[in-house]
Amino acid sequence: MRDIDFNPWPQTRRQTESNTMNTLTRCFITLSAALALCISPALAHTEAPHTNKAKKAGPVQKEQKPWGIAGEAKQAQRTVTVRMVDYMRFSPDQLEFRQGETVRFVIDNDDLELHEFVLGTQDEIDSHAALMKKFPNMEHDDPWMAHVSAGGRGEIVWTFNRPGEFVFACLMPRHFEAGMVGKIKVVSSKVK
Ligand SMILES: [Cu+2]
Repeated sequence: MRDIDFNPWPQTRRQTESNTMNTLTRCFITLSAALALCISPALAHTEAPHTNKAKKAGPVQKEQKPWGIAGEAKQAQRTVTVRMVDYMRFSPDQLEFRQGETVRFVIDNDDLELHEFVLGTQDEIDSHAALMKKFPNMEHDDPWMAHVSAGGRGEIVWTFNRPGEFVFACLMPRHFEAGMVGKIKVVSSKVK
């Protein structure tokens, strides 16, 4: 005779408690999953400025930056071609504009890997590069930057309505450290 078949109280008090616990745990897990589903779109939303979504949503929002503002191609007074060349360099890497000038940048990637062309102040570029180093997979896309794949061509139109010294750089980790940076000088319209 086997003991296991002879238990007159199959459901002990301890088992009942543990069943209750299991049910509670299951409810909690379901609730957590439901909450996670609710929360994740909110989290994704905070990353929106770094994705392409903003661009697809409608006309590009023009935001005044210390280094200028997005321009319209039809207003461009000048077209400047900047090449991304071997090894981690821009050519030319020194540019000068007059305050108020709208420039169409044609960015040709003559290299064998993806590069970026990002306009900004030195401070802005430095802190963004540090962030990229921390989060190498972070996506970013704004009117003052272009991502150009190997052999490809990118284009941005920018109005330099603020005078000063600015930079353009490839913020990809290693590239920035390797010195993939150029300088832009915007001469005040008040200066003859
Ligand atoms: Cu690069």
